[in-house]
Order: sequence, then C-alpha cells, then structure tokens
Amino acid sequence: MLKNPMTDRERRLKWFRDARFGMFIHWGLYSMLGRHEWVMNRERIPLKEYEKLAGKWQPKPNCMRDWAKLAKKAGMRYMVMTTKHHEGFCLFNTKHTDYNAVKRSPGRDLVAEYVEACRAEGLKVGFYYSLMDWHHPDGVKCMKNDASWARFTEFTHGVVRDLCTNYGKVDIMWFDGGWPLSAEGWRSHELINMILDLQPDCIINNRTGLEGDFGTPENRIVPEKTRMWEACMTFNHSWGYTPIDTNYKSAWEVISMLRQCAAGGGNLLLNIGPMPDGSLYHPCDTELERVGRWMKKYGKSIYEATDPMEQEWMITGAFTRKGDTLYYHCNRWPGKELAIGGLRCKILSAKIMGGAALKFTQKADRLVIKGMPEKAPDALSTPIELKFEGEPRQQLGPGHRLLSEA
Ligand code: H79
Repeated sequence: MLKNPMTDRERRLKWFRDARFGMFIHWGLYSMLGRHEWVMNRERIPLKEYEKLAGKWQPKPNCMRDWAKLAKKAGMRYMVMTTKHHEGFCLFNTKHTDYNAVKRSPGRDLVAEYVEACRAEGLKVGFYYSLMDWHHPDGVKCMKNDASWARFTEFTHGVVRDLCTNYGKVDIMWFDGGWPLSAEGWRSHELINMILDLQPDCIINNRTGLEGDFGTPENRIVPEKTRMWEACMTFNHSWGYTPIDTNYKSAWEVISMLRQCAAGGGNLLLNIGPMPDGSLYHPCDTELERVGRWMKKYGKSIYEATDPMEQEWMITGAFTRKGDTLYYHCNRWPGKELAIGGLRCKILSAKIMGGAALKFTQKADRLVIKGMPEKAPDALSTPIELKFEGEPRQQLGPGHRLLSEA
C-alpha cells in the first residue's frame, strides 16, 4: 500500500496544476552522435564502442543556466532533464555504477549543475529516469534470471535513492522505459514509497507500471478526464539532439499546443535536445523567445483558463475558459469580422485581450464580433476575451469534438 492517499496527491499536485508549461531536456552520450536518443539501439552500436563516448563528453560548464534562462523567458515553470536515458549513462554521481558523468567524462556532476540552474531561475526541478537500461549487465537478463533481476532492481532502487537524497528538493520524478519488467518486477510500490519518504512533496509520473500522480501522453495532446496529465512533445521529431531532423515546430504551433493543453486542464512539457556541448540551437531558442513574449501579454488566458467546455472545431481559432469568460484564441485572423456559432449564453462584452472593446451582434446562436483590425494584432494568436452572463456553453453541431480535442 502506498503511504500517501489521494488527498495527499492533490496537495503534491497543486503547483503542477498551475504550472502549465515545462521544458523537457534530453541530453546524454547520444547527443554527441546527433542521430536520435535511440541511436545505440537503432544502429546496433556495440556496447564497447558506444562506451567510448563516456570518455569524450566535454560540455561547457554550467551550460544549463542558458536552458533555465530560456525556459523562464518562455513562460515555463519547471524543467525535467534526463538523468539517465535508455543508454544507461548516469549524468550524476552514484556508487552503483561508474558509467557516470563524474567517474567518466566530463568529470562533473551534471545533475548538480542542472539543479542549481533551475533553482537560480525559480523553476521546479524534475528528474527523468529510464528504468530500461541498455548498459547494465542485468538490464535485459533481469527478465529471465532471478539473480539478475535481484541485482538490477537493487541497482535501480539504489540509484533512485541517490537522486532523491543528494540534490535537495526534487519536484518531479519522471520515469520512462518500463521494459522489460512490470510494476511488480520493478517493485514499483516500494520504489514510490521510498521516493515519498525521501521527498514528501514529489510528484511521480505514470510510467513505473503504476498509475502514478499524472498521465503522460507522448507526442500527442490527449487530455485525461479523471486526473492530471502532461503532454510531452518534441520540437522536431527527436528527443535527443538531432540536427538532421529539421522539421521544427514554430512558436505558432507551440502556442497552439499550449492552448490545447490548457483547454484540457493539462500541462505541456516541451522538449529540447541541447547540443553535446550544452548549447541551445536555432530555431528552438528564437521560437521559444517568441512564445515567451506572447505569454507575457496573454499568459493569463493559458495559465488560468483551464475550465472544461465542449467546443466545435473552427478554422479561426479555439477557446479556453475561465468561469464566465471565454478566450477565443484567434490564430487565423479573419479580418474585420469574426463569427462564432453555437454560443447560447448571452454575451456581455468582447475585447481584444489587453486592448480595446469590440462591438458585436448576437442573434440566436450566431455571434458576430465587429470592427476588428484588418490585420491580426498578434499573428501568433490573438485572444479575444468574451464575457458572458453565466457560464458559456457552445451547442455542438454535427461533427463536433471536445474542447480539449479541438
Ligand atoms: O525519452 C523519449 C523516448 O526516447 C522515450 N520516451 C520519450 C520521452 C521512448 N522510449 N520508448 N518509446 C519512447 C516508445 C518506443 C518507440 C520506438 Fe522507436 C519506436 C522504438 C523504436 C520504434 C522511436 C522511434 C524510437 C526509436 C525509433
């Protein structure tokens, strides 16, 4: 049995529910190869050859400060960094394996530097940890051999204990790679009890084989209705640094993802795979700065507007809601007039968020906002704030979708 009941879960989740936006960092030996974090597996690189990378990594000292500064600027409120990905290389010191950044290269505790950088910017600290391990001699054998299994789970629990003991407060433990064991195999109940003993405020994701504190849809934004969730999304299509994968998301798309997450009451954990030396790269840096400038102006319509409401798909935008207020995030500006169908509640006022009042007509289920500027005040998305008499609802026509799926 877990020591902490649901009520405690809500207490621990409180900051996370309000945080909305976080930075995911995938950084490890694979960053040096630049062909996706699965490169060792996909290219079947022999372990002995791959291990050589562990002697060659020389990131710039404290490069994480730039990540944390960018995260802060973008309006993010927490970070999650790979302390160990599937490759098995630990970015921190631990007595349980010398395949780590302190005992090999760069001879520094990269997790300690990361934690310091997060704290300096006032960001919450998340640790990603891959249970799956392609380096540990028992990482695969543990499936079939009891002695192997015993060693590997001891190793896993020992390393997680180190992470939860040596770096002060840890706000999120983000597990991944449950293969090849089950919750029982990983002794996940015990693992979670240990984490909460050491870190009573920590939240833990749902990838230990147990339900955890929040869901983690990966590379898709699918809200969960009965609990907190966080969509993790890539900037291109890789998590680790992969410069040959150049199809980057734009600020426009990031803002659209943020709106979808907010509308469904969840968070967006947006990934960057820094370069091997720790540098951020183009265009992630500039796109995130654009997102940050937008969030400064319009953040309230994202951070605070997470009340559920069903809505229809529209080409001109989509809603977030806070009580009696709707924010229509207009990301394809229609020109001087904007028409929205299906809103049955009486509208009291309309304005461009932070700007001038707008005129409107409302006849039955057709609302037409008038006198808008010809060009979008903000091409990334201009939220139009609509106040209603009571809680607004949109009556759905055929082909409707949930607000959160729109
Ligand atoms: O850390 C990131 C991924 O490496 C990890 N989770 C995120 C957060 C992840 N591990 N497994 N998976 C995701 C699902 C497996 C996907 C696969 Fe593939 C499809 C493995 C092989 C084919 C993606 C595409 C990875 C390699 C090629």
